Amino acid sequence: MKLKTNLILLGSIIATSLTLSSCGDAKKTPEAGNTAPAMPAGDLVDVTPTYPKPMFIGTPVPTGDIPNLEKPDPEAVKARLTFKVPKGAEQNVAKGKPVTSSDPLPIIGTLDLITDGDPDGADGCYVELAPGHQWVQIDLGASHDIWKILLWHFHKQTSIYFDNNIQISDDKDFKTGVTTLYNNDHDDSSKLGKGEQKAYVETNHGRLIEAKGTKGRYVRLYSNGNTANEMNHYIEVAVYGSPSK
Ligand SMILES: [Ca+2]
Ligand SMILES: [Ca+2]
Repeated sequence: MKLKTNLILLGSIIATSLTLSSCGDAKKTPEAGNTAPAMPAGDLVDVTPTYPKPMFIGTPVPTGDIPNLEKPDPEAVKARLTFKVPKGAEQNVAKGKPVTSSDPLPIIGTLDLITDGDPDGADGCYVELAPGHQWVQIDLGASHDIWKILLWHFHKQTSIYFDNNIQISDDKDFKTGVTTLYNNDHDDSSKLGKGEQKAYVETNHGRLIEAKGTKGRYVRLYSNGNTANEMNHYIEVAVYGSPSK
């Protein structure tokens, strides 16, 4: 029995080091994609981001009673793994851009991991922010027409993050000219307004947010803990857009 236990331990150590060594090695960026024009759609182009491997095994069954929870729809997810944007917006313009946060000194990791272009969720590749209602903010450096945002919180455990509110503005303080793209704070507990969008289970495919060409220099993402704990996590945020004319 002792030997068996040791072997299992050894196995998990090897698995862990393999996982660790993969972090940052993948230089493939999520903006890489098929840039061939979509057949009938004029000046739209396909984007196929690089998705990380799934990290949990089994059916994601969240505990507790989550209001307004989206039903799993694998076909819908499959259909959006390659998505269309206007020509010129097929690059991840968030890559390498500075990130600020309501928690400037994260508990785990550093804020630059959120825009390093690597959606790998292994240990050492994600940021853990303080508990409660927190935000991260990406400065694109100039106003952009933003079409899609692809977001990964954390998907090693089955988790649902609460009160996701994703906003765009040209004001770094988000006091004026704020457009809300996504809000699933169904009871307005975060006092940013009641949101109608669904809660959802995190997966390796991330969450694709429609931005519809909204103009702005800054992207801000709020969350308020998750089903596993009070913490807020980010692996990567990719933004697809082009500089505003
Ligand atoms: Ca990352
Ligand atoms: Ca809420």
